[in-house]
Amino acid sequence: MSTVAEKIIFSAPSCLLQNTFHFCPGCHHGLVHRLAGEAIDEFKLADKAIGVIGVGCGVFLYDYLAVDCCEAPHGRAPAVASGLKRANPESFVFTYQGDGDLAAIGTSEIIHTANRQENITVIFVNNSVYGMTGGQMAPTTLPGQKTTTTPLGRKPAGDGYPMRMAELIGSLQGTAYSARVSCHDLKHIRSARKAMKRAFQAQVENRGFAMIELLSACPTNWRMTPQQSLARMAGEMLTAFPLGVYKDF
Ligand SMILES: Cc1ncc(C[n+]2csc(CCOP(=O)(O)OP(=O)(O)O)c2C)c(N)n1
Ligand code: SF4
Repeated sequence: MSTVAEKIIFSAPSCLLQNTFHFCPGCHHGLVHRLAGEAIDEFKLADKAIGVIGVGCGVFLYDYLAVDCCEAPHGRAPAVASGLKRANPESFVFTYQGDGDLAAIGTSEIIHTANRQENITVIFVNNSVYGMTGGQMAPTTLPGQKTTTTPLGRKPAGDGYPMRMAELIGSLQGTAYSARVSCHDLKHIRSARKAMKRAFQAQVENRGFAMIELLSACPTNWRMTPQQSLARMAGEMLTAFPLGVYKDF
């Protein structure tokens, strides 16, 4: 009879509920949920974390993470999170927002929340399109990218350039931490895990506003297979959105 002791080297975060993700195949929202769950476990925040969820495909975060959650109107998660954190300074407050939510309708909220040095953590999922509503152009859509509202491809003259939010937020005096990472392969997911923990650490140490931008895939609205989506991320997404830490404490 074998007496070899079993050692668990990989398991799901304890705050990640065992529900089947509803996301499309190849979507990165599930992975980002997991990374958030790992950071919650790492800092033992399950009993005091409050997730403020924006409007988009990440809206059902409360079905997957065993923490208190609150839904905010489209784009307003940073404002709602500011109020929750000020009223409950002992809590840990994070937002979960897509690029339509954070960089379009919520541009004002994210900039002023960072500028006020609100001690919250922002998880920003940038998939370069409005996912939930069927693939309209977002501020992060790449030049030439075809969407339902730019059927001939986004033209910077008239439609604008992709907005680089990690750089923009990193340039503000009030920001403690701003970084952009990518979810397209294992090496980059490891970096994303580190950055997620750093963004959580900022709030735990009362350093002020922290944001992590995660480049992610939306195969459904990119009209691609999951494999093609990963290749797109490794190519034109990384070129348009340079990875890096733009502000650190
Ligand atoms: C005030 C308001 N305007 C518009 C909408 C419609 N709407 C729902 S989700 C969404 C975009 C979501 O895209 P994104 O934030 O990029 O998240 P994703 O679904 O790609 O994760 C929009 C415009 C809304 N719910 N509320
Ligand atoms: S529509 Fe896009 S963002 Fe939404 S679940 Fe599907 S792949 Fe993910």
